[in-house]
Amino acid sequence: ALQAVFSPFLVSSAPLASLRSSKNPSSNTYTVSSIRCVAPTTTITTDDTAENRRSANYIPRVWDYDLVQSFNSDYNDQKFVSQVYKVKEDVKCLIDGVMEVPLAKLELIDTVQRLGLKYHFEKEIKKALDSVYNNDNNNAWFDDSLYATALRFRLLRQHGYDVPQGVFERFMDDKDSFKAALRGDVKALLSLYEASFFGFEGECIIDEAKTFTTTELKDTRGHISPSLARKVSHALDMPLHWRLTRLEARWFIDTYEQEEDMNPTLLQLAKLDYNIVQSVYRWWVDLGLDKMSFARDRLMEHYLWCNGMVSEPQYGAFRDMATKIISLITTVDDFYDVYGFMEELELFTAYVDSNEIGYWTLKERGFNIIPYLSKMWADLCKAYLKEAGWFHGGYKPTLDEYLDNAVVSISAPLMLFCSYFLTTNTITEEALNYINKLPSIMRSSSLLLRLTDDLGTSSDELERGDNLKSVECYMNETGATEEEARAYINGLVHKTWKIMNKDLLGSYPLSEPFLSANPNLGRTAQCFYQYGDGHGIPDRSTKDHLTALLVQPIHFN
Ligand code: 0FV
Ligand code: MN
Ligand code: MN
Ligand code: MN
Ligand code: MN
Repeated sequence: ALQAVFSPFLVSSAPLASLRSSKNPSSNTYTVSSIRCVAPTTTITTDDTAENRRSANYIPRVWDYDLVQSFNSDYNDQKFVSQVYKVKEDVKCLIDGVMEVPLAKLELIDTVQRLGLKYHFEKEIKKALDSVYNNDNNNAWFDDSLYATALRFRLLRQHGYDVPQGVFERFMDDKDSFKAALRGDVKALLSLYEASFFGFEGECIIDEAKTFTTTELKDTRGHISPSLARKVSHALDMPLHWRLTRLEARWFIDTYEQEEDMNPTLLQLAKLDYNIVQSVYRWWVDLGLDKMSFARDRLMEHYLWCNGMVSEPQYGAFRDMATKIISLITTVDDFYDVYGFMEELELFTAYVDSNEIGYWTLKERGFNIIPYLSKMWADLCKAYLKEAGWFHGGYKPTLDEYLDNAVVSISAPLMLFCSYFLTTNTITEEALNYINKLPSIMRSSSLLLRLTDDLGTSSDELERGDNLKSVECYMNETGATEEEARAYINGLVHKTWKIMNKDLLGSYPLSEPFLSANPNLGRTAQCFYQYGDGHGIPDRSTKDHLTALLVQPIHFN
């Protein structure tokens, strides 16, 4: 079966079953012989039998692929694209225009972004923020309300401007806590709360802002208007900085429509654009992906991971091909975690490592990616094998030892690598060598995926028999209770985001959409695992997300 799975990646069509090993009893290692010089009668020697092969028992797929195939959209019509074009010009003027109150411009930018329209107005937003940052009277920092200061801080930090945490000092009293008088101002608290997720390591004021606003916002629910209450609980559920653009757009379009001072032009554009983008996402269904329904059959969910990483309409090639790769990754992961016997895993790893893998054409790009791709797969399989070795040997790594390997075994480096070469026209060795070193931005991304995956999946994994994951490694190492360990790992998620926020300011031999795919992978993971294993058990919120993203257009009144 694995041979079939791997076939798109293989040069040689020698079946995997013809891989043979000779076991050296003294060293307990295996030597993989050349694929072609193999004695056909040799069989894998093992005590394991088919009867005691384990199964992960994941639930069957949720989606009927025939039904998925039948979705179609009215919005892939050119007339809608032309409509967007026209309205877009109006909105550009709005963003470019002079506004009496500078705050109004910041609010406009925030609204445009939350409606999912940022990608249409990158230039205009940059220009507007440049002027806020450079030309604005610096006194603005001292005159503005907390609400405005926090909004400005958040937008500038999001776009890579250097804004110190000190802008919040004047809202604090001598004891380094926020002034008690701010407690009743829910709008300001909410603004500061969202800003506080843009902190760096060591920023005590931002940490305090997060703690203060989280506590206060949890308290104020009930005393405020229903519309503000709805926003507060949405924010407490997941901060804006951690949310996926497209899913947030869906939610925010509904919310924005209810606002008294909403701009109908903007709303119209957002709805139209949402539906058009949705129709673009449906192209993937035509590409034969529906046939790739092997083990842990999660085609739609695999697509959602890729969509979360790179959602701009023009990168369909990444979404199509990377969906196949994730299907492969989860199959191989299940093989290492549960189905495979140790000896098979050794053989398989050696096979993947032997550089026979490849033949994936990127001819259009004129670049031979195979050695890089092959190495990524080999590193992944080696990381899987290490975990399987720990599991079968009953070894309990420390949290650090586990995480060093686990950032690779979660497959994020491979997926991020794909988000580079499948979206870039001119592939450079400099970029590839850089990616190969797993720079901090990729490590942070991988860690976010690993930690949130462990929080969401490790209880089930341990029950079915798998290596210890972060929560358990920490419990084992420190004697903490499960609850304490979970709180600790959750703290690591917050800490990793601070590192990511810094990483995003760096300069790289790489550009968009690769750079954004890093935080986006973390966001996608948080979306999948917030309420448990949304990937293994995808019939709840994951299904709702896919429905919003792919199936249901937004209605016009
Ligand atoms: C992880 O499964 C899994 F399926 C993922 C991460 C989906 C694929 C997503 C990407 C490749 C981005 P599981 O929890 O079984 O992974 P571990 O490593 O814990 O066995
Ligand atoms: Mn697994
Ligand atoms: Mn695994
Ligand atoms: Mn495992
Ligand atoms: Mn897991």
